[in-house]
Amino acid sequence: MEAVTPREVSVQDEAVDKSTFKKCNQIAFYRRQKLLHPGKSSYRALLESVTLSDENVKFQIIHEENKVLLQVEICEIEGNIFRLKIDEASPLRARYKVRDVLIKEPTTQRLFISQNEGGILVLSSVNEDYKLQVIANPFQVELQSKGETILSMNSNGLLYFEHLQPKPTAENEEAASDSSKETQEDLGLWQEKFGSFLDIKAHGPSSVGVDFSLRGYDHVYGIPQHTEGLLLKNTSDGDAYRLYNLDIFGHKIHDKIGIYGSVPLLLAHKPNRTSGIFWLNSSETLVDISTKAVHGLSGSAAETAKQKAVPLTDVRWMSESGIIDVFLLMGPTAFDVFKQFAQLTGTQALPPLFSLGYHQCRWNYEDEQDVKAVDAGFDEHDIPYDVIWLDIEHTDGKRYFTWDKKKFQNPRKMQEHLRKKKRKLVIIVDPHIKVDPKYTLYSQAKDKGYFVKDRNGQDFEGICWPGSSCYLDFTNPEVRKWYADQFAFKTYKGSTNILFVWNDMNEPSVFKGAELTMQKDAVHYNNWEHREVHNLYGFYQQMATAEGLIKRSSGKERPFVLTRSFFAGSQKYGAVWTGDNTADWSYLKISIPMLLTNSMAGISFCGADVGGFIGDPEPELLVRWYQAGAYQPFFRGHSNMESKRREPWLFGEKNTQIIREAIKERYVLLPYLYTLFYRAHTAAEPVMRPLWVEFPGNIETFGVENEYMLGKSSFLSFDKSYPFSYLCSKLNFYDQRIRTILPWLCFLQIPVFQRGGTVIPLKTTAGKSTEWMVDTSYELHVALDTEASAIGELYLDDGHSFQYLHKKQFLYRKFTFHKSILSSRDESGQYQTMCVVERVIVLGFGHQPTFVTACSKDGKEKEVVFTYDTKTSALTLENLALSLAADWKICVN
Ligand code: NBV
Repeated sequence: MEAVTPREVSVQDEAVDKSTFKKCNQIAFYRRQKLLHPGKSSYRALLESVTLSDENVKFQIIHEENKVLLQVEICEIEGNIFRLKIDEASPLRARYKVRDVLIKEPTTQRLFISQNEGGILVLSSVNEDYKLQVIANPFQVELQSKGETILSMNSNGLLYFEHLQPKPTAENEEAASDSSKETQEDLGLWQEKFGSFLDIKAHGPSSVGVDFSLRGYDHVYGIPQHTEGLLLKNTSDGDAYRLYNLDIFGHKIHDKIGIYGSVPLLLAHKPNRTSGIFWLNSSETLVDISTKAVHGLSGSAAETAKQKAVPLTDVRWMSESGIIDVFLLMGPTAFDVFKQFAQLTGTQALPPLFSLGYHQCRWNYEDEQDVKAVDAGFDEHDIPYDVIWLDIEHTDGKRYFTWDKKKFQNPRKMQEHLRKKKRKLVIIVDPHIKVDPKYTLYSQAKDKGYFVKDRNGQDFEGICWPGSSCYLDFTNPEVRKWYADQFAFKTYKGSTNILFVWNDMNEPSVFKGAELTMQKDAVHYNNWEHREVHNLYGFYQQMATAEGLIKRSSGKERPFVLTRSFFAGSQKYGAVWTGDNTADWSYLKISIPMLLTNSMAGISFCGADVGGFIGDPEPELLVRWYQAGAYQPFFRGHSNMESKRREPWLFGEKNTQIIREAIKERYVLLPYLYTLFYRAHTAAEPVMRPLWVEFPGNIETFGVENEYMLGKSSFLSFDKSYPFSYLCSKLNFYDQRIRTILPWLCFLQIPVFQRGGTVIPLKTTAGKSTEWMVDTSYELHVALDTEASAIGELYLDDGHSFQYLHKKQFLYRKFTFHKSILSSRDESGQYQTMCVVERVIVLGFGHQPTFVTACSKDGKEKEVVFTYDTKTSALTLENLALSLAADWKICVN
C-alpha cells in the first residue's frame, strides 16, 4: 500500500461520522459494570486475615456469591498519600500492573492497627492525623482526617472485579442455550464486536472498578483530556468521561470522549481543602461523576433532620483491565496535591529556554527555500520567533528519520542557516513505520522483532501516512533503547543539535483501525495485550525520544519533545499540545479550561495550536489567539495543509502590528515564565493555574474558567471584565502592561493584571529570538499590596544544559519590597552573567519620593533617576545598571 495523501485523508475524515467512535453503551465492560447498581456491596472483608508489616497492611475480601478472594493492600506513603491495591488473591495468570509511570517505589510509612474488632479495622497513620476505617461487611473503607471523613471507598457498593477464568470449552459453549449465547455476546466477555471489528479477548473479561464518595465536595476537576469545561460535570444522564487515547480529527467541543491523552487524576476541592484520587490504570477507563447534596451522613433521624445539606461527590472509576491501584492524595492544599502527584510521577522537565519562545509551524513548510523565506519574514517584520517546524512532508515518503531529497537537499546547511540566526528546527517523528524492506528502520525493527504483534503473532499492520505500517513496541525497554539510538547524529543523517522532535499520531493512530486506533487484542512485549497498555503508548514514545535527544548530546543537553498522546508522568519528557482544534472562537475559549486541566494533572508545558489547526481563522480570531497564546505555556502557531497560509504578516499591517506586540510581550515576559517553569520543575507548581488554586477559600472562583493565573502574580481575563470585586477588595490588582503601547491597541488586548504583593521580572525589550536576548537587561515590576510590600523571584541558567542540576550553575534571586526598600538577594546556586537590572517600576507607591538611592553589597551608594506619576501612583526608576547576580538595595525616601 502506497503513501496516503492528505487529500485522501481529508475525504476520509469528512466521512468520520459519530459511528467511528464508541458511545459508552457500546463498550462491553462499561455495560457489564453498569449492571451493578449502587447498594449493598457483595464483598466482605476477612479481617481475621489481616497482616501488618513495615510497608503495608494486607487482608482478603471475599465475594459472597462467587467466593473469589481478592487481596487488599493498604499503605501510607510519606507526605499524606494513601495507596490501596486490590488484586486477585490467586489469579489464573498475573494481571497487568502499570510500569514506568511511578518514578520510584514510593517510600511507605508504617500504619498502626488501633482497632480490629466487631467487624471494624482501624488503621492510624504515624502522626495520627489520618485514620483508615475498614468496615468488614459490606466491605468499605473510610479515610478520616482529624475525625472528619474526607472520602470513602465502596460506600455505594460498586466494587467490581472480574476474576480471570479459563476460556469456556467448545462443549460448554454448545451446552449454552441460544439465548444465553446472545447475552454472552452482549456482555462482550470473550469477544466484542464494534462495526466490522472483532476484538478477541484471549484472557476473557478482566474489568475492575470501584466508587469513591467525597464528603463535602461539590467541585471536581482533572482527568484530562476532554474538550470540556474546567469543572467536571455530572454524568448521570449521559456519557461517562472516557479515558482512552484517540485521534479524533475535527473533534467536537463539550464532549466527554477521550482525545489523544489521559491522566487518571481527579482533584476535589471545597473551601480550603483539596484532595486527589490517582487511578493508576492504563487500560480504557471510564469515570462517572455525580454530585448531590445529602442530609446528615450519620446520627439519629432527628439529628439528621436538623443537619444542613452537605454536598457529596461520587466518583466511579471503571477500567477494562489491570488491577485496582489507587492513590489518595490528601492535600490538604491544592499545591500539596500537586506535590504529592509529582512525588509519584515526577515533575515537569525544565524546558530549554528556546522552547518557551514562539514556534512557527505548518503542515507543511514545503522545502528549504520555504523555510528560509518564512524565517526571513520574521526578521523583515520585526517579529521574534525561536523555532520553525517541519511536518510529515519533509520526509522521504513518510519514512521518519529521512528527508525528501528533492525538497530538502541539504538539511544540514539549512540548519546551519537557522543556527546562525540563533534559531532551532523541530521535525516530526511518528511511531508508525512504513512497511518497506529497503527502509533500514523497518528492516532492522522487523529482524529484531520490535513491532507490536497481532493476535496471531504476526507483526501488526495498520494503515497510516506511509500506507501499510508497523508499530514499534515502545513498551519494550530494548526497543526504546534502540529507538533512542536512532537520534544519534551519526545515525540520523542530516540532523544537528539544533534539531528537536515532535511525536504525533501516537495514540497510536491507525487509519481504518477500530476507533482509528490499534486493535485491543494486539500483543506487546511480555505478551501483554494492547488493551492493558493502550493509554501508555504515546507516553513511552515520548520517553524514548527524550532519552534519544539526551543521549545524542552525551547527557549534556536538555531535550525538547512535543507529544500529542500522553499519560500520567508525561511531564517528565517534555510538552503536550491539545491536537487538532478548529479555527473557531469556541475552540479558543475551550483551550483555556483544557490547558488548566492538563496543568493541574502535572503537565505544565502545554498549549493549543494558535489560530486553530483546521480551517481559516478570521483575522480578529487569529490576533486574539496570538494574544492568548502569548500567555500560555507552549506557544505555537500551526495550521492544516488545507488551511491558507497564515504567517503573522499576512493579514495587513494593523494585524501584523498587534501580533508583533503580542509575541514581543511574550518574549519580554520570559524571565518570569522561565522562573515559573523552574518552580514547576522543582516544586510541582503548575505554571498556568485556575483562580481557585490561588484563592482556595473563595467559592466564587471555583468554577471560573475564562480567567486564570500565570504563576502567583499574573491574572488574565478573557471576559473583558475586571477581576472579581472580591479580589479587588482584598488585594491590589494593576494593569500589567505599563509599557507604552499604541493607544488603539489597548482595547484590542486581553486584560492582564499583576497581583499586588508580587514582583515580576521581565526583559526590557524583546530580541529576534531567546538566544539574541541573553544579554538584554532586566526590568522589575513591583506591585504593592495593601501593606505596601511585595515579593518575587527570578531563576536564570544557561537555558539549555543540565549544569543547573549537576553543578548548581544557576541564579535564584529573591526580590523583596518592604518599608520602601527594594532588595535583591541570592537564594541559592551560582551563575555568571553580565546582565543588569535596568529599570524598576513600583506600582501603587503612595507618594512622590524626595530621593532614591541604590546601594550595592560593598556599600557603594548612588542616586537614582526617577519619575512619579501621581495619576497612576507608578514610580519608575531608570538607568539602574544594577548587577543581576549581585545583592543590592534600593531605598525610596
Ligand atoms: O502530521 C500532520 C498532522 C499535524 O500537522 C497535526 O498537528 C497533528 O495533530 N497530523 C495531526 C496528522 C494529520 C491530521 C489530519
